[in-house]
Amino acid sequence: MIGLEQYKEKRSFKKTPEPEGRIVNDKKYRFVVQRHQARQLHYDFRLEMEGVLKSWAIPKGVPLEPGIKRLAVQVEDHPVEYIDFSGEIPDGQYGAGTVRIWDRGIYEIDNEEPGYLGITLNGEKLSGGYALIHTDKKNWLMIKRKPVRDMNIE
Ligand SMILES: [Mn+2]
Repeated sequence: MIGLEQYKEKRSFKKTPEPEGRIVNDKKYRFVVQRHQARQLHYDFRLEMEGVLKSWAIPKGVPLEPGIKRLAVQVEDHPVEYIDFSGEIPDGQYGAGTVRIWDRGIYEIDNEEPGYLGITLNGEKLSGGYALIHTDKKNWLMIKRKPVRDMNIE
C-alpha cells in the first residue's frame, strides 16, 4: 500500500523539522478534444490511459463553466496515435466527416473510483478540475468542478 498516513501519524510537524511532505504525482498524461463534424456535430474527448485513448463523444462539447453538466457517451477505446488525428473521414466510412483538434494538453487524475473519474485538465482552452460521472450503460456526465479554495490560506 502506498500512502503517507503512517509517516504522518508518527510525527508532529510543528515540533520536528522533518518534511511533512505530500504524495508526488508526476505522471502526466495527454488529452485531446476533437471537434467532429459528422452527420451530427459532436466533440470527442479522449484521455491517454493504460496505453489507449479512453474516449467519450460529447454532443454539446466540454463544459466551460462550473455546474454545467454535459452528456458524454463512452465510445470504443482509440489508439494513442489518434491523439494527433485531424482530417477528413471519407463518405461511407465510420464517422464520415471532418475532424479538427479543438484542444489538447495534459491531465492528472485527482480521484478515481468505480463510476467516477476526477481529473484536472491543463490545455490551451480547457483548464481546471472536471468530473466524469457514470450514469448508466455508456452514458456519463461531464461536469466542470468548482475551484476549491486553498485550505492553507487563513
Ligand atoms: Mn466522433
